[in-house]
Amino acid sequence: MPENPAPAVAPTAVPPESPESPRRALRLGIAGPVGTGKSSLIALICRALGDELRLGVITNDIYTDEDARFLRSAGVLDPARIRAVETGACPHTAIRDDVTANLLATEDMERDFAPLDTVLIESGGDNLTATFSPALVDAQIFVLDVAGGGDVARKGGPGIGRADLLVVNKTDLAPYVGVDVERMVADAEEAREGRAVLALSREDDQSVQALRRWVLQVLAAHRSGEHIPQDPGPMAPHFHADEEHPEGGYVHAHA
Ligand SMILES: Nc1nc2c(ncn2[C@@H]2O[C@H](COP(=O)(O)OP(=O)(O)OP(=O)(O)O)[C@@H](O)[C@H]2O)c(=O)[nH]1
Ligand SMILES: [Mg+2]
Repeated sequence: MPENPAPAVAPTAVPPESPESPRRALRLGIAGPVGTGKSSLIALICRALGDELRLGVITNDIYTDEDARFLRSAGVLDPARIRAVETGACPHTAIRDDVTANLLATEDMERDFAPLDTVLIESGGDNLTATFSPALVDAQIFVLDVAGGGDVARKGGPGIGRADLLVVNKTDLAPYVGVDVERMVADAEEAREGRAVLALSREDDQSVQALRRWVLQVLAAHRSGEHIPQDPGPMAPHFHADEEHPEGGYVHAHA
């Protein structure tokens, strides 16, 4: 059984703070392959909860601040509360191996806008093996989309298997890409042994409300001390073929 099973009734309102509540904001990571909708999901959370929660956003891109600019232009949050970290390296390095740049950006944000309720940290788009270190985030969402194929949920990996929430995004596109969403969600639930799975589309308000409730539920558990940050596990050794290694890439691990 997962360490943090979903409660029978999810909260619908912002959980109260108590004298025992951690003074620090909930740090929530969002990871997943390129283009699955991580920035869009952050925009949905900001839109759904921005009036009730004091939010901050940190984006990660390799060479640009594109995602931060997208979110600022979406008008979902005070632009000053959206900051970019340019990782300059493969995204998982900055969310798992050396989280210094992200940790500093998060702490600066928390200090500059104190008190914050939740800081959302978007990883640069990466492959199925990338997960956040629990040294950086308290909880993490892994985002897949139907356009990546209905079989992806079965392929597993630490994020799919053990992130706090797995999102199957863009369900509105399922008819156009020949994906059976129910089947994909059932595969994901099986791979995750009871951990939460959410079929999401920005076109489907019920699914957005379910995302909103999930965030409130994790915040409530963080504040009550019931939430235990989980490490989905290190990446397997893997191969990079990139411009900096023209001789043919290199293999490394993140154990
Ligand atoms: N149809 C549909 N498109 C979506 C949905 N969510 C996001 N998209 C589109 O998917 C594309 C990628 O979305 P992003 O939010 O930029 O994805 P991302 O994961 O942040 O991308 P990277 O940061 O580049 O890895 C954009 O064209 C979005 O408009 C959705 O629910 N339905
Ligand atoms: Mg993005």
